Amino acid sequence: QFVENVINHPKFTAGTVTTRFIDETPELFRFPKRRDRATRLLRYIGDVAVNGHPDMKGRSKPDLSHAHLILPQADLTAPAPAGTRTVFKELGAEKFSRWMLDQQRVLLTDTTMRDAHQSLFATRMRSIDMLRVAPHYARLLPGLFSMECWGGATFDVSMRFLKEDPWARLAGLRSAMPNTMLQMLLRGSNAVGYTNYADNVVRFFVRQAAENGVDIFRVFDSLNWVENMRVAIDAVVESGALCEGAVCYTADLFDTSRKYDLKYYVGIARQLQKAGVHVLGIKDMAGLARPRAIAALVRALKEETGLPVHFHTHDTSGAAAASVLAAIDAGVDAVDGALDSMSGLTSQPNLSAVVAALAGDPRDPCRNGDSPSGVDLAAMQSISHYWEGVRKLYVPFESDIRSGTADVYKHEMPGGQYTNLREQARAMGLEHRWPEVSEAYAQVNQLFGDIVKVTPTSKVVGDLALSMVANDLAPKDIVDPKREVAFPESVVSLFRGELGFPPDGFPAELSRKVLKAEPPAPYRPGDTIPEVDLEAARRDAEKAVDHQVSDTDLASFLMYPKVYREYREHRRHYGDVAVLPTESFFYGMVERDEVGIEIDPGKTLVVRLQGVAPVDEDGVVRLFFELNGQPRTVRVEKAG
Ligand code: 3PY
Ligand code: ZN
Repeated sequence: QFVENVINHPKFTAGTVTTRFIDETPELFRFPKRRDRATRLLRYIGDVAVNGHPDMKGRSKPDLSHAHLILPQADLTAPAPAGTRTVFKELGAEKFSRWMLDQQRVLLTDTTMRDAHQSLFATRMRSIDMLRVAPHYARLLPGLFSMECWGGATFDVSMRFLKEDPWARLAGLRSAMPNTMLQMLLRGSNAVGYTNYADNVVRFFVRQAAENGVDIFRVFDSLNWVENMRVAIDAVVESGALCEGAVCYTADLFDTSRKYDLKYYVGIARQLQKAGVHVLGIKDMAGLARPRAIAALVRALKEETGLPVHFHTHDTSGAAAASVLAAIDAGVDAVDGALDSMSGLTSQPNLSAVVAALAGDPRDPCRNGDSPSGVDLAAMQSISHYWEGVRKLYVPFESDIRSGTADVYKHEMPGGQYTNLREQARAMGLEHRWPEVSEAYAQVNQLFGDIVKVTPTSKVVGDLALSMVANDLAPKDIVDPKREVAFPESVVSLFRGELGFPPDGFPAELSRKVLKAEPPAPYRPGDTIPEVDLEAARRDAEKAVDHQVSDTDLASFLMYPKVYREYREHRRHYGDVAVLPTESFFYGMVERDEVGIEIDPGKTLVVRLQGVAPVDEDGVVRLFFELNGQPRTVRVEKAG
């Protein structure tokens, strides 16, 4: 395993190994306690079999008899052919952005491994389900512009709920797809969190992400405040990665009663260009960009900046493919989509359908003769077939929506938030009042002065909307100076300016009520957060987890100290549960089940659950396993 890990390490494959390699990546040089690993995993499976997975509380186990994971045909012994990353490595970021402009075909980003599952099943897709198909992507779809596979909510969820190291996912994908550009979503000064971090923490995080495999960073600010994106943009540019500065799209370009018109977006795009981004992103996180609007916006941004433009949207309304095709007609350079079985609803529109719709079009992404060659629709669909099986494993996390809804044009909720907020409403017993929650969401937006709503500002709007419905408060109660309102902490933080400011500030009167003080003059949060002493933080982390802390571990700790600690604690107890098949991870095993667990490449544990004894008088359940043919007994305390 040691040799495998080292030779597959991105630094090693990139040929940038130095004598500091051992110091910088101590995790590769720590020899695993092989003896313990199987025992810990059995303990985990036993625990889930007896007590259920904590994340499954209130959800029921799906029928998995049809969840077949069928991988596409591909010769994995052949090296991956040249792909977009090959071009990128040759040209570097600046020239690569001109290469994008030179392509007649439209370039395609597949969001299946990040935004699609974030938006469809609460970000729960586990690394193993991605890594299994990653080498097939590398061989069958080298013509993809990029794989969005990291960042956004995946970082937090992977540690918090999946008990996985997000950096191991990145390293695994990096080595499986050496020819493909890997893309992440970075929330500007909020990095992959919900709050502003110190500038040097943002810089440190970006450096780790770039060194460990991210090629493209899509950077945005949740209030479209470019001032608050500079630190992240500078760090990305400095790392040599491709920097896509995104402007978040909201409202309707042609609605004169709103402030988000062409002039607004062009103004932001110019600032992003000045800040040094290589590509402009249009981040339509809620799926509000109508075809006519996106066409006008794409033309204007390209004309005004001369930069390549990359369009991202969500299919919440059901009409997003029309917008993607309109953007392509208007000359957009790259578009996002998800593969068939992972597309639609709050996810991205169907990338394969977009490709099929472009047959014979001058911008057809399947064109031969391009280098790297165009995408292959049949390959996209065979990979989609695999994802169809994967999605069935996560059914309990899907929200029960079956159709698009034009309602999104009213509430303007981001696709990634929609299912989460519905879930929060359900947990608060407000599921049946969902139409009121979505109406309150739109009302809160107006109360806040019509802001951009995307993580983390969207969460603040959602928090107040839920609180209004739970407490039967109308907008007039919220603003009424005589009516006492207990504002959620996130609302107080927003009005304090801790996420930055919209260009025209927050409404003064509500601000006074929330803060019980005069509103602050606009300031950049990063200017008020002291630099973090990284080495002291590393020592704190090491003390907290009683384990050596590498640079990537430190980055995790800096983002989410408590979540990281709990993840390490889980790992100490159960080992690396990322190796478990998803079925065993969430649903445990029942008697006579047998699973293969590949703990190292080529080393598989065959686990069979032979029997389970009834709970004894001490509240303990004994499970009788067979591990590679040898009997093993595991004792699990039955919870409450
Ligand atoms: C995220 O920040 O996670 C998003 O997907 C925003 O749209
Ligand atoms: Zn999105």
